[in-house]
Amino acid sequence: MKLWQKGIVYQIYPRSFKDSNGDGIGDIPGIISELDYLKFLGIDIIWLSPVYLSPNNDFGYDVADYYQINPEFGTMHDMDLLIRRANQLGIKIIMDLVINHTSTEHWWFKEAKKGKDNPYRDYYHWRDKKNNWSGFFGGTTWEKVGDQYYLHLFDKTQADLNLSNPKVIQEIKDIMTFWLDKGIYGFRCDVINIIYKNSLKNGQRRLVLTGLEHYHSTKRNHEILQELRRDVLDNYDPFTVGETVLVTPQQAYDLMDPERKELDLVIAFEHMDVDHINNKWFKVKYKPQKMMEALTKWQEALPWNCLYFENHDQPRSVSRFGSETSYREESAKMLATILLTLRGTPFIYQGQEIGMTNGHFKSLDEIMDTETHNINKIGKKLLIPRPILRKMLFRTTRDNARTPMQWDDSTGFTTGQPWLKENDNKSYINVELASEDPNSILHFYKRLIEFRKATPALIKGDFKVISMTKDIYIYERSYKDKTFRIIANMSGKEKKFQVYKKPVFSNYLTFLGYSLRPYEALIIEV
Ligand code: TEU
Ligand code: CA
Repeated sequence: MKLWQKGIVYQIYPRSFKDSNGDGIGDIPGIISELDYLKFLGIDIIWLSPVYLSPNNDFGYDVADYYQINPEFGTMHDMDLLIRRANQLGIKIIMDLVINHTSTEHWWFKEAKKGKDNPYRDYYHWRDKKNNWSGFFGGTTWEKVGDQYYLHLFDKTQADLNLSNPKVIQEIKDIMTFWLDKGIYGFRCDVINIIYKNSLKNGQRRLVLTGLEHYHSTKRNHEILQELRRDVLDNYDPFTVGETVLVTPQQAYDLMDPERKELDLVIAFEHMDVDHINNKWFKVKYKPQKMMEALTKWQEALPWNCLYFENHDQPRSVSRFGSETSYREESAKMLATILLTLRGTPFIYQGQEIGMTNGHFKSLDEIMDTETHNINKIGKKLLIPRPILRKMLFRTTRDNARTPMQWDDSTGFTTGQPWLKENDNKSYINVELASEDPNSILHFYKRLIEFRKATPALIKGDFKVISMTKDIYIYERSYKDKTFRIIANMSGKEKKFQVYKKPVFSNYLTFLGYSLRPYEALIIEV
């Protein structure tokens, strides 16, 4: 088995992880100073969200130079040190690879916009007229420079690269080689199934993402990934995980099929869509059964899943699928139990291991995420009443996940002014308190990670669903003669339920046997 199958991934959003110099922005020396904490937690791989030079319109996902570290985060020397220190502790690092677009501040784009004859013009997509496509952050996907428009599926400062230009493919190979040679373990590839555009024709009208059929899971997209594997990745023994947009299990499998040799693992979203429809802006009531069904569907469809409940784009999982108040600890531990007992590679997002909650923003001025402000503009145009719009934005903004990591109740994240408002609940939700309390969410994660690593059935074992009722999810993992049954009450209500055997793992200190308390989760050896 490969390290990425046995191991646990921990995602760091560098801006919000730990500030070392008091400027209010998390940085690489900050990460280095917390490697021992990550080792203590028991993780194996860090996924580092972008640290490249960037004007921060999309906080790093708009890359201005793939070979430079954003000075806010430190220097290349700091980065080398991080890789070395992490490797010394047995922790590998994967970096974000954002190749669908660059920042419009990238020098390729600065050249390209000089005119049609510029050798870099063809690095991007240009048209005389807009087409009818709509983008991921809402609105049009075309922006005018001179007498032509360039394509941007995301923010207007994120210009889509033209991957039908062989020079661009060569640039990507060079970038990958540069970082792999520095000793990183691989890449998390941003929006990897939409990088190749078959045509720039008008798309079929859709409620969101008109035009998608021209660039979603194209044949050439697969060929490009095969080429990157063959020409670059195969020279190393790396790990690649691709973030996708709107994939079916079959489309996900096509990207990770060992025969086709593209990616190792795929990040899919179906289970993140259970409490909303249409790219998250319309809320539907969260029903645990929908979550069970989505998880089960993907467990059954793919040989190996990317297991996650959080990342830097999603509101916090306790706030969405658990309880922020009376049962925060129990529900966070219940979600941890599922995360660490399904089949696949678990991804923990910074702060999840202490049960951090959504941000509780009170004003749009407190929000830095460009997506939120774009949607706000569109919402205003559509005359959505202000209170409704604001409520929706506060609930869904990606800044919910990006509030500074709560190390302690005071200056743990920064001695300065944090770039994004800290959550007031850092007074009682923080790493320092959690470390001192053996029953904390943090210690629960640590113990469960140890248990998983020592239990082959939880790593290699088969997955079998036993039942999915309105509130209770039951499944089994078995390997050779060992079988573990996981029973999780995913609701905040106590449920009558007979359990005949004492659990080997549980998120409550006592065991009842005749009922499951709110969010109670048990692992039983059968
Ligand atoms: O996200 C891709 C993506 O699909 C997002 O538009 C997602 O739907 C949205 O953030 C949910 O609110 C990746 C990165 O994870 C994200 O941070 C970037 O902004 C985006 O690509 C563009 O690079
Ligand atoms: Ca800093």
